Amino acid sequence: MREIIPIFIFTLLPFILQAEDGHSFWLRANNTAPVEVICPKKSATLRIAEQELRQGWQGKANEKITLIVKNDNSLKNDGFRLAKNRIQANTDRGILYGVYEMLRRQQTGQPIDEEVCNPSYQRRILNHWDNLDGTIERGYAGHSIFWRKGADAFVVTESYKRLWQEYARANASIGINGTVLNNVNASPSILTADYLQRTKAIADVLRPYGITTYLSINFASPQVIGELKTADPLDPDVVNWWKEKVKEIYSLIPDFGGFLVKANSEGQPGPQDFGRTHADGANMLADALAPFGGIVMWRAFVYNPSDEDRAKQAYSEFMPLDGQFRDNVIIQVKNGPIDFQPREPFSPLFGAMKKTAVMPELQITQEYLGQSVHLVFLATMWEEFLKSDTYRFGKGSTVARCTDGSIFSQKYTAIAGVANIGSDVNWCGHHFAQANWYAFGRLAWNNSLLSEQIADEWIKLTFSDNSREGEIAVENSIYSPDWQVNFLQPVKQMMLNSREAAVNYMMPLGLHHIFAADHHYGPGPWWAPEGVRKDWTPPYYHQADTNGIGFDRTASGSNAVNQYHEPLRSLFSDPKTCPDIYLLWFHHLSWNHIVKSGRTLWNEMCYRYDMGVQQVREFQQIWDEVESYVDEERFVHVQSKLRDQAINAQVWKDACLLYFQQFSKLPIPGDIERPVNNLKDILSKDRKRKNQ
Ligand code: GCW
Repeated sequence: MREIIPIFIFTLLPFILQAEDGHSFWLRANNTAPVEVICPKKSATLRIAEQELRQGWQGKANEKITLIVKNDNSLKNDGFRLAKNRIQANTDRGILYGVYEMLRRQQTGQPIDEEVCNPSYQRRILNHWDNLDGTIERGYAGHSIFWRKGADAFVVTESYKRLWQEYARANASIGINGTVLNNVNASPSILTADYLQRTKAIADVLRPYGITTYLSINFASPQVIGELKTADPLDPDVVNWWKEKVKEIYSLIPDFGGFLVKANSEGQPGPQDFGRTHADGANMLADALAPFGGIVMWRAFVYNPSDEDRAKQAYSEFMPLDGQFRDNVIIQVKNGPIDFQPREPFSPLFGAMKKTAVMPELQITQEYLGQSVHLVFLATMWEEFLKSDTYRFGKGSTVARCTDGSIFSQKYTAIAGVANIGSDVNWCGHHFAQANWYAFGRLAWNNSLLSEQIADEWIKLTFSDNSREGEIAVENSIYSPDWQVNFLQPVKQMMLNSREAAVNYMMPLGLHHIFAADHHYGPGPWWAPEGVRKDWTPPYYHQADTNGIGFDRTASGSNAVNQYHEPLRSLFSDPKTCPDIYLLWFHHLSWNHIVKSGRTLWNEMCYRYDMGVQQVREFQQIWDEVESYVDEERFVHVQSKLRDQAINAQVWKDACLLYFQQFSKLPIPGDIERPVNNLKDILSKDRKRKNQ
């Protein structure tokens, strides 16, 4: 990064921070000088590119910037070539991304040198779990911005169009180029005329920003809305029904992207209902979409209440099908083998399917990470995942390289993120949750970016004020050493530590899925009501008893380790070499087992839970200390969320330690703060909440 040029900090003028509601995402800056933009080609996308440059320009006055669309073999897909006064790309989209990159660099004080920037993945897609009645599954930031129920459900108002446009702009600014508008638990109605018309209206607004529209479909649609007797993918009437439906969609949306499918999972219909395989189902849809260039993103998130360890099931189901899928099918695999937990090892499907295209699915919405209450920056988790070495093709076969086409070629490469966006003014409910939306886009564009850099950029773009008084930087400018030392550094550190803190106070040492009931927010290691599927209850995952705790996934247990390639298989199999972070994921160990720190497992758990609480208390202090650098609106909002997070972290620690202590029968080490909640009270609150 460029050296910061010493500039006087102008402190004499009365300084008032403008209240901010977060709606502008990182696109907050107004230009500091006029700029002349020359763009010989004309299109709706290029018009946006020109306008963004004029509006956000932070360079010198009266500079000239040229935007050139021309073929260049060193550029891939949406890539662009950046130079001081010029952006060149193969496509209009590429120019738009180049413009946002230029603005980002200006606003973060990075140099604009000659550079080629190509995206890691061709398709960088948001998945909205938005239901057609306007609710959002696992959404914590208001209602759907796309769907609503009631008499006005299909009225496309100007204010909707404005909202969709702002949404499209925000996404384009971080390189996202596709969006799935509805929940994977899909209502068949999405394919009826009214919903398709609305989808068209949305697609029309998103298109100039380079955003391709996709839909989730319900596999039983031909039966439910088509009145066919079956949805069997090999039945000619069914095949034909989908062909006609796809034709209808493309007549409305000529650049439609394709379908996302959750089939035979958690009660959703699928090809197995008719004795067919996932490949039969996916290929039938793929054939219907192929003539139009559409793709199928077929989810590997499948598991059933069976004797097989849930962590193994996706691999068992999909590996035998490797090589059977059409080339416009991509298998969409969640980062971990279970379900977006605060920490999981990577899914063993990455790198294992060699003849089938695979794409990662990340979750931006914090279903299992404090939702829109806890400050948890997810880039560190995604970086850990993308850098995980699968060893499938020797050392260095990271998940990133196994999915972006570097190791083996796929016709299409893609990555998806389950969106955390809703109708809340700041889009995401928590100001810091925007950092996760931002980080997803940045990593989808460049899967080797470091979380530290992403956090650095995001803080600068979101909280600094780079306006100048002549040549003098104002307070809160990224050029102010005071701002850097007293705001940027501590806030960045807080973000970078936040995911580990959440793991500590929720489920350290490889514990997973010990949430209460089905809201996935607070602790509930005890939760196992009669009649509920065992694989939906925490005791299935933690297996605590008087002998110890943890899920034995070694050869003496479920043998899930066997789905990993050597040397990982051996590394994970032995508790001495298994990284502490995955210890109880792979092993059932005695309470007195000695871990790497030299402590007993029980004591280590106590330390970790306590450390998580202490970390959140530190975040509160950090935030209070930066008060003068943040406008009141955002300061107060985040401060109050941090208070809730601290209360919750304490409850997590107390609930888990007091519950597990019933099995370990060991004391909490003397130097650790005592629980302040009684297990009895936590349990009774939990029960009351459920009865409400
Ligand atoms: O994480 C689980 C969620 C479900 C979700 C499912 C999935 C959309 O709890 O709400 O359903 O995963 O990914 O399909």
